[in-house]
Amino acid sequence: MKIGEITQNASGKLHPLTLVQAKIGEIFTGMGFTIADGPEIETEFYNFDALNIPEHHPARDMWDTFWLKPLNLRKLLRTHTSNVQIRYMEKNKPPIKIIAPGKVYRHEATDATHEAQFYQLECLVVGTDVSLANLKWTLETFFEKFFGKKTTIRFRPSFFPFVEPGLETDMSCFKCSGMGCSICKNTGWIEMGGSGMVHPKVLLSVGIDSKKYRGFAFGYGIDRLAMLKYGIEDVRLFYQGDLRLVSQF
Ligand code: 2U9
Repeated sequence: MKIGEITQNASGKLHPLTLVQAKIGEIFTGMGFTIADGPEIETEFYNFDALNIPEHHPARDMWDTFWLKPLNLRKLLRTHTSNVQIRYMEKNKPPIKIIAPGKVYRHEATDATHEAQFYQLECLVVGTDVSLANLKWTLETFFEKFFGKKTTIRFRPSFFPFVEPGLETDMSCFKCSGMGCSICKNTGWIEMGGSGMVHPKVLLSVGIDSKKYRGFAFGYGIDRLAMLKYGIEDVRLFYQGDLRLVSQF
């Protein structure tokens, strides 16, 4: 890069992941949500046990975890931001409407769509009259504001230990409106992430009466949202510190 180019950019630019997180924050606070946060170094209890993922349960294999030394302290780098919702529910009574955006870690090989560290957006709503219809509306409203286009949501059955039922959520393609294009690989649908109704055992683990209260939750990748919005094809570009990427935003 020539000196002239450096001075041209001297005012600095915000990283695309920062821009996307700011937009997400603006959309959800506008819908009455609180933004919550919590530690990235976490105990086994908040990352796994409280989320209905007990030790020795095969579901733990869903997450390749970075365990910290000494191993007997059972500390880890959080594999999702769900620890934030558990900590929030310990301190706050329903009704609860929060998002938990933040960095998470997975001990796995990297490629164009996987990174060992990435950003997650999780959402939790708990109240007396909360249903899947509320989840669907929340997602459709979020996507409309985020991608600037009206889309619909499709649910497919899935499994995550902390929700029952567990659902994969697909969004109708914001580029081609379901006609088929390169973004949706000609299917008309884009896989966005998982969601579901909070498992009664998870509510119980923080002392919330699951007969009185219900909740919905979802977990999406912020990197993936940014890749879709800006047409970026390799997640690793976000973490290379290359000004040629950042200067475009
Ligand atoms: C609490 C209760 C329920 C959050 C959820 C998912 C489904 C999910 C992953 C998809 C891709 C994250 O980016 S990803 O790796 N997440 O599929 N997350 S439901 O459910 C919760 C969270 C906290 C207390």
